[in-house]
Amino acid sequence: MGELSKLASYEIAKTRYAEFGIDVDAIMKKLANKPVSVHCWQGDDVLGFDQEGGLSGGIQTTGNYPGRARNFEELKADFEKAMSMVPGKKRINLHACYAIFTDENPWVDRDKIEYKHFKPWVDWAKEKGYGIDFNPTIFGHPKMNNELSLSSPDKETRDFWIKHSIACRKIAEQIGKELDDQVLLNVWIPDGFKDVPADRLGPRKRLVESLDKIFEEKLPHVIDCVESKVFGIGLESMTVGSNEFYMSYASTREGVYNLIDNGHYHPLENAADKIPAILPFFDKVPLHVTRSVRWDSDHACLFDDTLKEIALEITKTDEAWEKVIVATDFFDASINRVGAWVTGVRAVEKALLFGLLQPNKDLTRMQDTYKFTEKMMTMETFKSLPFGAIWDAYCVMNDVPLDSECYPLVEEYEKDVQSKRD
Ligand code: RNT
Ligand code: ZN
Repeated sequence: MGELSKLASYEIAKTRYAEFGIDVDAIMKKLANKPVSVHCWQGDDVLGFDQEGGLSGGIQTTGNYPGRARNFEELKADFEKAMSMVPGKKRINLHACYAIFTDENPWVDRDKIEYKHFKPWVDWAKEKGYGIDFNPTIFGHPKMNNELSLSSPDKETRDFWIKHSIACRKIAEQIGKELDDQVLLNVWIPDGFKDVPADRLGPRKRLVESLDKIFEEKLPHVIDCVESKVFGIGLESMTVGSNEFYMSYASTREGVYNLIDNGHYHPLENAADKIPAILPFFDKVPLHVTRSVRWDSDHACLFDDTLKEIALEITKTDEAWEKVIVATDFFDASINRVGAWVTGVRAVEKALLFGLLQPNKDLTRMQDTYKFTEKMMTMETFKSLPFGAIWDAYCVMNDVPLDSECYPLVEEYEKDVQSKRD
């Protein structure tokens, strides 16, 4: 497709949207400025650089597609390659297990990590113009005691993970200072029980106590949040950090937010509806977008109805647009990992564009004046307006390939770079 024909179809599409009072150019600018925090862990199956033992904590990466990034250089290169195919502003979301150890800065355990172990990431992010977000890594480590950490009955275990989490908050604060930015610090723990627990209250009380210690010091460059879950693999009977637990915790603690991961609810719950449900109570709503197939399987996001519904709740009002912090969280090892990133993050951008192009004010007016038939029929109309041409133009204007041009680039990178690993 030549430049001319791309823009020709854009002009027609733009006119069609303009008939409904929608300013496509302004919307494209607005979207290009909204950061999406892209998880680094799609590139290496959530393994990180600091342990040999593999993944644990009720999450799983399935598949053994060749070419996994094995170190900092490879992960950086793959991330850059993927992001060269994604429009819009990006942040990189790091986990503590991606600490970089060298001869100068040899390996230390997770309770002793410092900013210096992440400085190379920060230097690189500065160069590329990426923001950074950060996560304690409370899984995949010998100090996980029976898959319990911050809620463990064992004080030594709790203390280790409290120390780790505090170290992570300090690192995040320093990253924020370096980038003159705020860093989202998300605490997710797998703690739970495979079989019917005898005590459901004790672990919750211990988790409250641990979290209070972790968040005690106020750090101006850090936005703290906690992520709930309904169950994990091998932890089916109870999750300590459940939805009600963290909703209550975040509501009662100044400056701690509740992160919504759309894979972390019962399959028939509408995670999109949780966004407006908590917006009146918080000035920030952090989000992990993923795709669950039958369970929290963390497939790469697609431009499907679930993602569109989530994007609609982010784009309907200025309030949601400002408050929702969008991050991706998926990991598929059965396909090319760069291809997974490209597809998943592009799908998020595409869904946000689709959401911004809806006649949201008109639809709200119809609802508030009980014109439900008109609302329904207008919503249907917008499903098949020439959205594809707008998306193509958004890609062209942001200097990234069209959907149809991405696969050959992924294939070429696999041939030239990833297939030479192992
Ligand atoms: C796990 C959570 C959590 C992790 C990452 C690696 O179910 O979604 O966010 O995926 O922290
Ligand atoms: Zn998540």
